Amino acid sequence: NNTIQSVLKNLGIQDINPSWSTGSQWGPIADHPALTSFSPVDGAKIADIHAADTEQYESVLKTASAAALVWKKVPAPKRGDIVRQLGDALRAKKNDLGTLVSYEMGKSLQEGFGEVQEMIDICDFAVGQSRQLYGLTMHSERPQHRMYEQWHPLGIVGIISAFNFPVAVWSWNAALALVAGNVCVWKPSSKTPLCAIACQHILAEVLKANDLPEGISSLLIGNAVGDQMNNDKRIALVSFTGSTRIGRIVSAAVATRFGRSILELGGNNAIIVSKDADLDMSIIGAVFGAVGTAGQRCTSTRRLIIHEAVYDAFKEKLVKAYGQLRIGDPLDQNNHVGPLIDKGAVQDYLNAIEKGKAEGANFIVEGGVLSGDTYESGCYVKPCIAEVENHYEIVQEETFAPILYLIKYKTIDEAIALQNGVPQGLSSAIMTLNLREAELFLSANGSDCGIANVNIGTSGAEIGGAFGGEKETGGGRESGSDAWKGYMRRQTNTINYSDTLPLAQGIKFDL
Ligand code: UN1
Repeated sequence: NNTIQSVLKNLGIQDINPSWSTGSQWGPIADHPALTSFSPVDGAKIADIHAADTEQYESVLKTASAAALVWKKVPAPKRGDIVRQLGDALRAKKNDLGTLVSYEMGKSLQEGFGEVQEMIDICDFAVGQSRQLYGLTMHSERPQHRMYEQWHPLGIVGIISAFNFPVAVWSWNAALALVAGNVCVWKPSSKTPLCAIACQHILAEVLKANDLPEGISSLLIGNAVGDQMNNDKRIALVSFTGSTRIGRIVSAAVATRFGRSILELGGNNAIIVSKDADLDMSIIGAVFGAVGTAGQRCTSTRRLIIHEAVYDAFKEKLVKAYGQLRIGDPLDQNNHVGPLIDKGAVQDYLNAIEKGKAEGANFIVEGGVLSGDTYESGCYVKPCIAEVENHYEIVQEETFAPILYLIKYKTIDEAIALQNGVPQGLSSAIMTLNLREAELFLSANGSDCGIANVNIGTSGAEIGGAFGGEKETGGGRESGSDAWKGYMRRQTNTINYSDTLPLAQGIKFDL
């Protein structure tokens, strides 16, 4: 594929196929590849990649540990300036990196560009944050004492990211972790290693241009790396984005050694479509939410909870909209929906449809795998819609595919109970022009999710807000707001500038 070869060349990584990197150092380019990256777009092999072995892991961690001592001495606003330069480099590479994301992961080119834009946005955010790592001051109960708190770097931050946002999720973590004074070790999804190599290369060039040492940002490829990181006391924080199943393992392993984790796990996101919704506008939110990234966002819309009075009308509009969807090569901007990540994901999609049917799901738009000319990768599937009940086992699960479930409701309280009636708690939305309903949905008696929207869909969160969710979504927050605090340790300081040493709580202790 010529396009992709020139993209790899522009990104400077056409000859790089390593298992690790500590910045400008990459290695090794061995003869016997252990992993291969295939594009779900056309099934072609993009590159052979190696999995890092224990020795390589150790050597990377050693370099990272040494770099941590240097990096935390750099003043935070100067660290911010490095992240500013990363943002500038990403602006320059937006087309190439976005295209690589689209080709290696399979999301539409527009969404590939959008993902790189999220990286640029978080860099901008982190630059500002680097001058705002604020601690509070407190009034001491003792005379001539001062109390305050400050925020210090943690040391090494481990980032484990998923295939569906192969570049943005790393940047949410790395941009904040870096301005906070940490060094980063990144284990990307083994399904999208080239995207990770490209990002690492872009950041490495910035670090090198600023004469910074190896190890401020490292990359380790291969599935075994995740377990090593979870159990490694040198890694103060593991930020994991991925499935609830793996998140449970990460969380337990990291907690056992009293490490910190930030978990951003599965979602089962619903939109409530009220009888007072603007139905035409709601269609855009619902359809993009369900079929965008071929249903492989953790924020994808999986359930529509529709008021009985507008149920038939909305269903009709949905079916019509699905009829207009163009499925195919995501690099062709005429298409709306690209492939799933691999054949394993296609099988999960088929299993979910079968399980749904066995439980009583009524498919009003049928699914299926596309075959023939432009679909030779075998990863293209039809977005489908089924009428279901919320309690079906399959409806309670997150299937990373474009399967949309419709559920009917009568009262707003019932709709909120249905929305909350799943194990996950990431994103949620209500479509309504009714102020009472909207405010109820956002209140403590409303959505139990980390994200709750009014008159927009469940996906497409901006980086300025804290991103993450409750229950089996794991409770972690990445990205904006005060998520930076998750990447630092808080220290409370009390300073006595009097000439006596009074004890707190009025305790008398005379010698
Ligand atoms: C994810 O799917 O892991 O809110 C992240 C969104 C994107 C990020 C999704 N900004 O849909």
